[in-house]
Amino acid sequence: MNILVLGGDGFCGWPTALYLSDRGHDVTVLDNLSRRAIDLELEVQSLTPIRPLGERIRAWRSVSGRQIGFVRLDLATEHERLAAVLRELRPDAVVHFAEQRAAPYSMRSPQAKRYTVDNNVRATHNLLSALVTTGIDAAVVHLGTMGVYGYGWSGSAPIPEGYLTVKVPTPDGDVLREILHPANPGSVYHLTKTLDQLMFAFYAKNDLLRITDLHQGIVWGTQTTQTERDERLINRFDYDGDYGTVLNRFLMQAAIGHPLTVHGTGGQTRAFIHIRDTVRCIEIALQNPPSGAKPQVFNQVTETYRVDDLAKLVASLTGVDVAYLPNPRQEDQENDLNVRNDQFIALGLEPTTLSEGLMAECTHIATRYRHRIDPSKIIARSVWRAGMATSDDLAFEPVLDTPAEGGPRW
Ligand code: NAD
Ligand code: USQ
Repeated sequence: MNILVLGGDGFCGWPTALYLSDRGHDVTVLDNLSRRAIDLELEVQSLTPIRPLGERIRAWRSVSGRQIGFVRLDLATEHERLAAVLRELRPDAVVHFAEQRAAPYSMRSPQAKRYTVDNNVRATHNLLSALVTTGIDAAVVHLGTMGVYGYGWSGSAPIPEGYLTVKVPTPDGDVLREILHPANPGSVYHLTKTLDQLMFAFYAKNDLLRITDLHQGIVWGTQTTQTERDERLINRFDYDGDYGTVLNRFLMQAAIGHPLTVHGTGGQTRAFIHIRDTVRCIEIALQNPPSGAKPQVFNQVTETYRVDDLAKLVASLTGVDVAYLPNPRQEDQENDLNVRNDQFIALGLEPTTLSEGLMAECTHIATRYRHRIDPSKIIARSVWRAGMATSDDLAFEPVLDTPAEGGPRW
């Protein structure tokens, strides 16, 4: 297939571009490099030394002999250029990762809230509009989030894949209707993903666009078979309070002896998926586009964990302490989470589940590059409402040296 990967310089997009290229597809990455600009704004850098995109692409060509194209374009503001790119490339499929994806960043200031809405909603709408304008019949695979369902609304009832069958009372008795699962976003970022869903429903109905929306859980890990092939291909590893996600942060914290930063009681239950399964799920979704006039929704998750259980597991393996901090987010302290993922399993996904080996691999990467960590960027300080308490930096004896090659895994 000829595949356009929007947001292909990011944490999920880069390994996906490499994986699809490795599988023989013709891949073009489209990205405006805004994520790299946000690192500069936050005065933080990926824990791993990610290379400029041009160097990444040259390195991939030298190790694989395969070419990946690159278009630098802002999806949210350059509709006409996007249409021209679609006309020129005529992709069979478009994978859409290109949004501002951090909930804490989306809540840090009024500017960041507006940027997140403007960027994400316009990017998605411009893509849909450009596909209709150009008449290119590409299958769209979009990265949505488990967070569109919210946490706790369903109690212990299983969360279906996108659609819920409800009973509607009428004067003639109850009728059954299938509706989009009620949206229950927990941040401005998650709100944009619920708005994406409505745009998909409209364009699938009105213009028969073929759209798959993947409601993905928290991605952990960093390397894939392809990114491991050369250090210049290394994937991004966010560790800071805005962009770092919980399990990768715990593994990074363990690597420098920092107490594990549990927000509140740690009773929050969340869905997880390893980056290696992310890339495989995208391939499965590309191979199975929808046929009807409504978006197809898959829950892209492999397992669920309570945050506190993850912290205790990492602490037991590494000997670091667990710190229970004021929660900067407005979220339930405790929730159940029971998610269906039957469709990916039926289509052949073999879940990579949490294992000591995989966590050790991630900690090994964090240990190797720990000299790049700025401990003052670890505590999460973006609050959901003005005046909410956040923790001060924690006292600890940082281990920030570079270990010898092949050094300690734990
Ligand atoms: P990321 O920030 O690392 O990558 C996003 C990429 O999109 C970046 O390279 C950025 O420069 C680009 N981008 C953003 N806005 C753009 C625009 N207007 N025009 C062109 N390029 C633009 O994020 P990620 O972790 O790779 O996430 C990718 C997608 O997957 C996001 O949509 C996110 O919501 C979703 N997702 C991520 C996770 C996770 O844990 N990382 C979990 C569930 C869903
Ligand atoms: N948390 C801690 N300590 C930390 C960091 C986080 O206790 O140091 C807690 C948070 O308070 C939250 C949970 O861990 O309860 C998850 O936080 P997270 O930052 O790992 O994940 P989240 O904000 O939900 O966002 C991430 C991605 C986002 C994606 C989402 C999938 O950044 O792009 O959409 O995961 S999901 O969570 O399934 O909605």
